Amino acid sequence: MARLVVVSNRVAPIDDKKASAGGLAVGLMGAMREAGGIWFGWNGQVSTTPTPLRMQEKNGITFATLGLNKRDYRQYYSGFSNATLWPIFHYRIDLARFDRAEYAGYLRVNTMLAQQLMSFLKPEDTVWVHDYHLLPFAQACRAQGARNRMGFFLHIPFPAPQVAATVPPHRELIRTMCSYDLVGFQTETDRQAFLDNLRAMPDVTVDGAGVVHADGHATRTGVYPIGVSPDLIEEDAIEGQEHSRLITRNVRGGRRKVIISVDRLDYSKGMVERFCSYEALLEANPEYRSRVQFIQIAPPSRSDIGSYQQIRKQLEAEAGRINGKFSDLDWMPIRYINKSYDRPTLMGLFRNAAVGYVTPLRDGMNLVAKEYVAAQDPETPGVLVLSMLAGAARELDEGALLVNPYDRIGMAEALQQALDMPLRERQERHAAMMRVLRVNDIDAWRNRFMSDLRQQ
Ligand code: GDG
Repeated sequence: MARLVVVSNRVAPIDDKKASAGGLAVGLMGAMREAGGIWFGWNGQVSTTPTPLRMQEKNGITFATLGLNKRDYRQYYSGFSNATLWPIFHYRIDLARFDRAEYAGYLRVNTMLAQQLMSFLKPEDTVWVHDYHLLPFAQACRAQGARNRMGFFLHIPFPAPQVAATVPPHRELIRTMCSYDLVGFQTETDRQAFLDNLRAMPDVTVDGAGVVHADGHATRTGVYPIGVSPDLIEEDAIEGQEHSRLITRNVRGGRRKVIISVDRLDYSKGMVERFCSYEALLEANPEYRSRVQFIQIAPPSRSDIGSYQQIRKQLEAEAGRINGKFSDLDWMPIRYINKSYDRPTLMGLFRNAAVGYVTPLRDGMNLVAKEYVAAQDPETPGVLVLSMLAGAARELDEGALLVNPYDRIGMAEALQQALDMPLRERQERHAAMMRVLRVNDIDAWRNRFMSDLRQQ
């Protein structure tokens, strides 16, 4: 079989134990192991001197990694990828900046990465590229002679034309994606937004099947909602349950119902709005005070970008304000925590929580929502309260309580409904969601994408 080369901005550290490896890394590694694969990308290190490509084999996968220099990191990663594309693709025009030098750096790094790939790519290899850091990667490879089959999967939302248009080179950039043979999205809405952008371009046609024709090349498009591994999550959750009980015993006070949220510290995750909705719950229903415990775990990310420093300050202020308002000597309403936990502990915390509170303002999918559901004990499951603006809402609408993350009172009402929901209803809702998670797990996701990519 042809080799599979996976390309992503960041390659997971090869020594990662199961304890900290996320579901996505595990899922992708499964695909690479099956196909004698290679995982190519940045090793996460920033250096002053160029680091050469390093190939290391481990458990049947070759990790091909390199470092970035400071300028590349600043322009390509912190700059155009995370201070332009990330906010725009999450509809936060107010937080985005555009800087020509950063865009040039983004293109330059894509070209550099393509050159590195070409040094070991074989003509029959299939290439699967991931995420917004690498939109023009296929075009850069084609310019260097690659004729390989190349697919792309976007993990985050795709913006509607009016929103995309706020990135000055949006046409040129989106047009580069026509060098892929297959482009995949989390939801149909994202796929349609992509096609709408292309329909507006004079030299591109989109046919009835959503195939894009440009420069004599056809790019197919598809929807591949990413999933999780329910069995692995259940294993972790059972393993971590005792430990998680132990470390929260003071917080739970033996009787408090836990509402749990876990997010990278990112403005797209809607944490400020979430804190305020919890405040509204405590305000309107004094009987819940000291009977519920909200735990927000938020490991910092991208902390060298201004908008991330700002959201962090804002969250600290809100948590402090709400805690000051309602705390008692033996109860603090919000436990706001900026550290990360190993996977079994995290899944154990999910299992012990009465409510999974997942309310991003916009999210490609949101794996935490799916992990929370998969971590529950089916006999006594908790309730998922989920933002209608997360990709996951498309699949979990039968079982989750869907909320609008901009509607503080509506969210407080949903929390109340979740906290008071009878066992029978919780079981039914949980079972409905588990059916979807099992059918559409991480293996199904990658197999569907790979089989579409390999199709003639
Ligand atoms: C992007 C898209 C899409 C979080 N804290 C800890 C920890 N995590 C893990 C979670 C989950 C992952 O990180 C976060 O995934 P999400 O899907 O929630 O969000 P993004 O990071 O924004 O991911 C998103 C995803 O790509 C996949 O396509 O769903 O929409 O934005 O797995 O559990 N893991 C550990 N400790 C923590 O403290 N071990």
